[in-house]
Amino acid sequence: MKIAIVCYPTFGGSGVVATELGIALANRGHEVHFVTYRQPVRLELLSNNIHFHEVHVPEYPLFHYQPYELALSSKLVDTIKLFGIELLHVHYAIPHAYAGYMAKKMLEEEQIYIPMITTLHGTDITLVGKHPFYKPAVTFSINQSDVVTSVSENLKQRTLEFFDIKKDIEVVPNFIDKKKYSTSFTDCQRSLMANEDEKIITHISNFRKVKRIPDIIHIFNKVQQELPAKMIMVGEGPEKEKAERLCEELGIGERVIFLGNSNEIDRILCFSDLFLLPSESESFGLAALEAMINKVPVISSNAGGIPEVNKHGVTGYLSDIGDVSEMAKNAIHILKDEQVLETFKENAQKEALKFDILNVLPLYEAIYKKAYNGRLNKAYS
Ligand code: GMT
Repeated sequence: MKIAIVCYPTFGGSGVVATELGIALANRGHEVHFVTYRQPVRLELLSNNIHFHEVHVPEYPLFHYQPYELALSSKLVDTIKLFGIELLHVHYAIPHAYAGYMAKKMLEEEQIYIPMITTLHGTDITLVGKHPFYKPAVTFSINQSDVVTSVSENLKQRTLEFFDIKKDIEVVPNFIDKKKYSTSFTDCQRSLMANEDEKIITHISNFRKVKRIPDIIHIFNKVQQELPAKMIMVGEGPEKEKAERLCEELGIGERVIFLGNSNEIDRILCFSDLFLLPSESESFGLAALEAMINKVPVISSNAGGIPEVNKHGVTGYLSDIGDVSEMAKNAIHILKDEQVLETFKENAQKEALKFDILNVLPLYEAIYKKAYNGRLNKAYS
């Protein structure tokens, strides 16, 4: 099939999921066209059946806000016509579903019928989308999609709660590719980060408020009072500077390493002993799943869809949002006993394997087939 994928190209969950999905589809013989404003970060190699089309938004002084949706929908129309694209899959509702709908309508004028799949990722619903400024447009574009999917059962329920949705929402969870982890690193170069006796705790995110970065620092502070440990903070975002200051104030600046954005996530997780994700809201928690496949147990909040990924007492522990003391206690429980740590590590990877792309890709392919076959009925109804 010829599939156009629209996503954000940046570091972060939805872009990563869309990119990995596109690569997997291409490996299965589909022709995949990414349409976005920059080459997605995890899309290192373009091949015969992976293409990238850049959306340009020319600056014009009259515009206070440059019209990205307009440029995206025009680029979609051109790309779909030029390459004979058969299906459009947009990741993150805002503004991708809206632009996709406009492209669909423009193409219909030329008797070209393109089914559109919209995948909801989280903040497009729970934070941004439900804001009154966006809500009517988001509701409309979700309802106009041919198929709507959400990355967790929890996100599906939140969507039905916040919006007047007239469509079925199919849950297709996020995934990892177990093949990528079967050749584990022989040397994680752990010694670059910590001494032999130190445990390594990691957090990876876009450092937005919703991630509760100060909770992470406070949890680590309590843990390092009980056992030798280092904290590795990976990512960039608005809360990073404040977090660096907090570490200095607590006198743990030397023990917390801020690495910035990284393309070496698996290498970092390879030498990590524990992952922290105390988020306020999280539709799925892809970062937790990526930790788990690398045998890293997770201490998290019980927000949103996290309980669908991190299993309490098995792959880590879940606590109420903000319960820093309990999270620290659970972290110490896992880290202070090698036997316990080993059991949690094994469990984490075992649970993560359930989300292998081989189990998830067929769900998307079945949805594509159904949407594609249904397109003509819709066209002439
Ligand atoms: O976590 C973020 O803030 C980034 C955001 C995104 O849209 O890229 O992540 C959302 O989508 C991910 C992929 O489906 C989910 O794993 C994250 O849980 C979700 N984030 C939130 O709901 C806060």
